[in-house]
Amino acid sequence: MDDITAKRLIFAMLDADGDGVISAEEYFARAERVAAATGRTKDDPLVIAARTAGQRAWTAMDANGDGGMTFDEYEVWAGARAFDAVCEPVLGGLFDLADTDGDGALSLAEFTTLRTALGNPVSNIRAAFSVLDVNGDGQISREEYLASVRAHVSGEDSPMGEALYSLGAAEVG
Ligand SMILES: [Ca+2]
Ligand SMILES: [Ca+2]
Ligand SMILES: [Ca+2]
Repeated sequence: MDDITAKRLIFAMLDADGDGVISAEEYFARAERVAAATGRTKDDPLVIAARTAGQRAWTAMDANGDGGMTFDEYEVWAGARAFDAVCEPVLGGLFDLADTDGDGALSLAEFTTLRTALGNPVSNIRAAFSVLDVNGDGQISREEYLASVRAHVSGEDSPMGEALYSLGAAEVG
């Protein structure tokens, strides 16, 4: 998968209503949905952390402050540097929300909850899970997860591309 294809797929996932613009509402709704799906309250420290990371990221993403991000803006912005500075804390925050037993890894059940909350297909979820469980220990560790997404958004060959799209699962943004 080449860089621009990967970016188009990620953009399409974040533009939930398909109007060609990622809105602040669409972006912030992700953490709220995962929080709700995992039964967390608004004052849960992990919910606050995820929300704060999302707001910080959005400030960087919507650089001209018009409340939306088009694909042209996203394409220029996205990449390894943006991932490290901006996206990783957001994805880590969503990961932590989904890690309901707090053991630092996602079980198949926790992963399924995350996928469902983010509105991604959960068909073939077992195949997606095993692609992201790089060391095959039956858990997706935080490191496995973030490294796979980073490789994907950087345009490198990554199991995330397969897990996200051909298999219809997993998380980016
Ligand atoms: Ca939209
Ligand atoms: Ca866990
Ligand atoms: Ca693993």
